[in-house]
Amino acid sequence: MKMVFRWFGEGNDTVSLDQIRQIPGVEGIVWALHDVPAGEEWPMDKILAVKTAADQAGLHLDVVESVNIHEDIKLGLPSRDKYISNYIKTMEKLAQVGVKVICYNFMPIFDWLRTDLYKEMEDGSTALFYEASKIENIEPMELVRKINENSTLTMPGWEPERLQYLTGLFEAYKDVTEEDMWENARYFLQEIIPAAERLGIRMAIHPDDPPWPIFGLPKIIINQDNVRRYLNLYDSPANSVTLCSGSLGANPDNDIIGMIHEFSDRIPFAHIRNVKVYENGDFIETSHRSQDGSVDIAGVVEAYHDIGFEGYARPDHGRHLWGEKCRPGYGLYDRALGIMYLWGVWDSLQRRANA
Ligand code: CS2
Ligand code: MN
Repeated sequence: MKMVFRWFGEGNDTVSLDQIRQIPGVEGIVWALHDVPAGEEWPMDKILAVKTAADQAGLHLDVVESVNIHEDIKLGLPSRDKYISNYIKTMEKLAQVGVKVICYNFMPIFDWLRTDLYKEMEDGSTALFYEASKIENIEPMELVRKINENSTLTMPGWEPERLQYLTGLFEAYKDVTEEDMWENARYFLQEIIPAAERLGIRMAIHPDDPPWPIFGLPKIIINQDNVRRYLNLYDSPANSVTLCSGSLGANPDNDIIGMIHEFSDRIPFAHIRNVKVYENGDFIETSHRSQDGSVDIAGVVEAYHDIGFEGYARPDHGRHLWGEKCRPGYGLYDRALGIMYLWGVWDSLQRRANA
């Protein structure tokens, strides 16, 4: 298991590379050019600037998360070919600086979604929280109206001035079915996987978060059957999955450990975090410890150990502790604690195996 840590870039993260390199066992950053809009080619000078910074800190940049996919690709519009060609040009540049894994997602419009970014927990820390009743059964236009009213709904990336685009996007997805999404994904994979094979890059799809349809938008990467179907759309080691125990774990029916075993040779990148799921479908992101959430993280690490996992792993989101001011879910303290839990479990398994 190669431990890595997400870093949002110079001036875009409260956590510094100097801090990251002091977390035991962390060897690289998980990075992206967050200011380049989806669909545009990443400029080489900006890629090289991240490489220089990482080199100076003694960290590698093998894993990129994410090269985002333009909505026209997910919608299957004729303009997708231009965006796919830009995507491949970005992949080529990333290969030049040694990138081995590119994580991405195939979610319509939104990345992960929560209703409260700073939900207070019993111990006074705060965490990302999803209140099902606030999100489910809401019509897209009702949602836009609610955000405009400045309600408590929190949509990262959807500031009021961008809402006009949101309306148009919902309109564009109105008649797009799940089967259309599968077909559009197949088209995308058919174009990019041969390029990935040629470049020695593994493309690793991130599951949808939450793993069920919201606002009437189709979702496909939500459970074991669908991950299998996605991997079979193009049968190649370059078509792989970022197995996120937190995203998939929000649905208690998902057997994460079973997935690690089934997809063992198709997981170059693991996101490991815990989530506590309530009976009414709400969920909150907890510490990594098995006892604190609904996902048996010690069991997850054991499963990775069992399959002889040699891929990259990162703690995913963390709580906000000790008054830390940081990007929601991406503070230093809880993710560093999470890493020590992961190593603790891993090392004890390793010692037993070597005994
Ligand atoms: C999230 C996502 O769960 C997660 O890892 O932080 O933002 C994730 O990075 C993207 O969905 C991957 O494309
Ligand atoms: Mn994740």
